Amino acid sequence: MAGKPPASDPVQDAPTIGEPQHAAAGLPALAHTMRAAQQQMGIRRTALTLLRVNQKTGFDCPGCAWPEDDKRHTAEFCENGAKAVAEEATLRRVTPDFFAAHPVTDLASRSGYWLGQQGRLTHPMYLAEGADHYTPVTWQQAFDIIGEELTALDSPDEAVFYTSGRTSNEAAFLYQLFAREFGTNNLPDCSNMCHESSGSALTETIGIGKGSVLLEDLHKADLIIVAGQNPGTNHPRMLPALEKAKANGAKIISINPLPEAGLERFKNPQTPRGLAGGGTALTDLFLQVRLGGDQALFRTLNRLILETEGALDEDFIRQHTHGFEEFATQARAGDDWTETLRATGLTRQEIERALTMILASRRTIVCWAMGLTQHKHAVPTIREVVNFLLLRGNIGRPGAGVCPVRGHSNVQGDRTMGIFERPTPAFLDALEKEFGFAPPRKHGLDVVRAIRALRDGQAKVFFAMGGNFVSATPDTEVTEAAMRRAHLTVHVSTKLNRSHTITGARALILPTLGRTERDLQASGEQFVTVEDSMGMVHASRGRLTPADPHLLSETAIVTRLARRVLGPDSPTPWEEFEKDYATIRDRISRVVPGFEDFNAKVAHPGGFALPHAPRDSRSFPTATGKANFTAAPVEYPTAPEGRLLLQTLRSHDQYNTTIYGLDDRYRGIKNGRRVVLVNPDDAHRLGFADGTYADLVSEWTDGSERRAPGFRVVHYPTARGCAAAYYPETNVLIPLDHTADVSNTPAAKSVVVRLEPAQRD
Ligand SMILES: Nc1nc2c(c(=O)[nH]1)N[C@H]1C(S)=C(S)[C@@H](COP(=O)(O)OP(=O)(O)OC[C@H]3O[C@@H](n4cnc5c(=O)[nH]c(N)nc54)[C@H](O)[C@@H]3O)O[C@H]1N2
Ligand SMILES: Nc1nc2c(c(=O)[nH]1)N[C@H]1C(S)=C(S)[C@@H](COP(=O)(O)OP(=O)(O)OC[C@H]3O[C@@H](n4cnc5c(=O)[nH]c(N)nc54)[C@H](O)[C@@H]3O)O[C@H]1N2
Ligand SMILES: [Mo]
Repeated sequence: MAGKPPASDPVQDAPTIGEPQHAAAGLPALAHTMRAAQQQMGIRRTALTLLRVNQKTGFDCPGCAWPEDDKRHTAEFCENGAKAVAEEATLRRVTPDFFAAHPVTDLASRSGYWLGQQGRLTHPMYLAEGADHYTPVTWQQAFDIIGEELTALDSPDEAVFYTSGRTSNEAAFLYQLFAREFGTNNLPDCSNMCHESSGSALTETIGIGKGSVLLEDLHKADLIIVAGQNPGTNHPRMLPALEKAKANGAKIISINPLPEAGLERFKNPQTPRGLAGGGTALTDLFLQVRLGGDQALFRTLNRLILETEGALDEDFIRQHTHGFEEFATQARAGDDWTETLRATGLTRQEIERALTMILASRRTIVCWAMGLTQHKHAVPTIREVVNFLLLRGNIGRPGAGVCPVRGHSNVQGDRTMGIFERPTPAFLDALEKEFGFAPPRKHGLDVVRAIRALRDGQAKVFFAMGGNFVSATPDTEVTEAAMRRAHLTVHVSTKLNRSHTITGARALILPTLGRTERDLQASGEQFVTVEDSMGMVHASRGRLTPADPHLLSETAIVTRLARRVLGPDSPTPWEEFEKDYATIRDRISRVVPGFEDFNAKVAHPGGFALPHAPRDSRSFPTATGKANFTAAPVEYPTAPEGRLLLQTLRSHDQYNTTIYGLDDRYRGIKNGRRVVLVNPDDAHRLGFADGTYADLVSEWTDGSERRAPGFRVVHYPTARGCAAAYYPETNVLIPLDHTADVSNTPAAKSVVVRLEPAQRD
């Protein structure tokens, strides 16, 4: 039997603290996997489901976007992938009876953890204006309500269509097509909060906003630098790739304010040695950088490379790059060690050790995630990483390149399919040619701008294809007030979350199929496709019986919505698309470059690689036609005396805003999420003993303050001057306007806070 959801809420948040661990996975991970899965799914379903994860004939894991190795194991999943699957394949249900028993005001007082633990949504539910209960409606009624509100708008730009990154290529392609046929480019997505900084920096410098390595490149690298990423928790299937690289002789440098267990040592549960033995040591050099010190670090490394005789790949620089002289002049001028040491918190010896390893490597890869993208100066930081790789010709040859490690399992594919508020003219031209309508050309709203538009009454309908918008976005109070101003909020969701409880005047919840479930349409059983972090596209087939017979697939929801809203005048064969997803892929093959013969190519087990000009042929589709060096001033965040720089990050027991449990095993934290990790020296200086409680108060240059109350202070070996606490609890601290330059991504990894003794009752 599957266990019951937690009865009490607020769930007792009473953290207990043990020792942080120094290795990831191994037997304990396997035990946690099975326990988590069986609580939600029972024993039989656990076995049936977990064996199909990431198999060539199975479904794509809804966990992360890490690619699959071509030689699959029987169990091609990790602890956290299993948790993601169990969340979806749970036997618990949220039925109309549940909504009858729980008014929205009650649901809004519950924790995100409690909401998520209630189970899968089963019926379309409607919250009428002024009502306090969601009541069941038919699908047709739901589409009529949305149709009424959308057609009543003064302009299509008063509607916002958000996407989280789990949506399949097919559904995403139709969703953007619908939004554009309706007349708007307001297509913000989770990427705006995630790897937008990577996309911005890479498009400008190498001409394509995606990583340039394949999995086999990791296996061939001499040196892998992992900066601002915690793969042990967030991309556990990356660890076997790092292990293989090490076995082939690679060295690993990790750059992180926190010593993360998964980067220290990996005990591979697929091997006897990993299960029972000591596992593999991964990191050869740990650079405990201060938050936001990465640009300064890479700039200094670049200067040192420039100063080393014979270190440059001069042929590559001459043939393939632009802007070298300007960059080199600027980098050489910045020979101020004091500044570098202040920005990075590192010693000169540490940086010189890194340099030795870098110079010894002929093939270098830099991997990164949110630790680099969520800063005010994230875009210049990532550009500096590109400078670093260009200097030694580390782009466009085996075993070398840029590797932004994506989050949501199809976030990269959604963008490829046109989920973007700033589509290229070429994409819109192709859409126009294929579908015979004139798509809007004006840029739409990204996440932060959409919140402002809702706040200011300029956007009136908010539609979300997945995700948990109010919890994932910054400035919780401002965002929630903005949502409440909407005329209508609609969420296509698998599970209940806070966004369903903070609504516009009217609200709808549209329940949908997950990855694990069979998708049956008029022409038979359908599969969908996804693109992983390395540009590999492959099929995903769910096999479980849907959580409820009322569910529609995301694809079906979009086609029916489009028919209702656009009416018979739409030139698009929406009905055909719903019957047979292969007809959608035919259209994609004519609109999106790299998808020619899509249906044929995706029939190949394991899928196909999308073209990537820099990787494939060292050609760079940038404005200059070359890979661009960029010269930007070095920036880094600082905190005034008595303050700390706070990063907001993930625990081991969560998937973004979905909380699986209250433990963060690798960091030694149990049974609580309201913790703040502070370096013991800082804590002593500020007068906070381990185990005392503090309010986190963020301070902004406009004089405003924001407070997150009641965090247990944990003395933890993070970099000096820095602190860490979990998101989404800390999103209240981050103002809407605190974003990265260029990419406009909320700067969730550098928040200036002071600690105040908490008023505990
Ligand atoms: N189980 C699980 N898997 C997930 C997710 C999840 O929530 N749970 N989320 C998915 C998503 S959408 C994403 S985007 C990814 C996120 O994957 P990560 O980016 O690994 O996630 P975060 O927890 O935000 O961790 C950021 C890491 O960067 C470090 N860091 C923070 N600031 C800095 C800095 O200034 N410099 C450096 N060098 N390091 C820094 C932190 O200490 C931490 O190790 O994971 C995906 N996979
Ligand atoms: N402070 C701070 N804020 C952050 C971050 C941070 O590091 N710090 N990270 C940012 C990042 S990287 C990201 S990507 C965003 C995440 O932002 P989102 O993607 O908006 O949030 P999630 O928590 O992943 O969304 C979870 C919800 O998705 C729904 N869901 C799950 N599977 C499916 C499905 O198959 N179909 C549909 N339709 N719905 C489904 C469920 O209802 C679930 O409640 O948060 C960002 N916010
Ligand atoms: Mo993300």
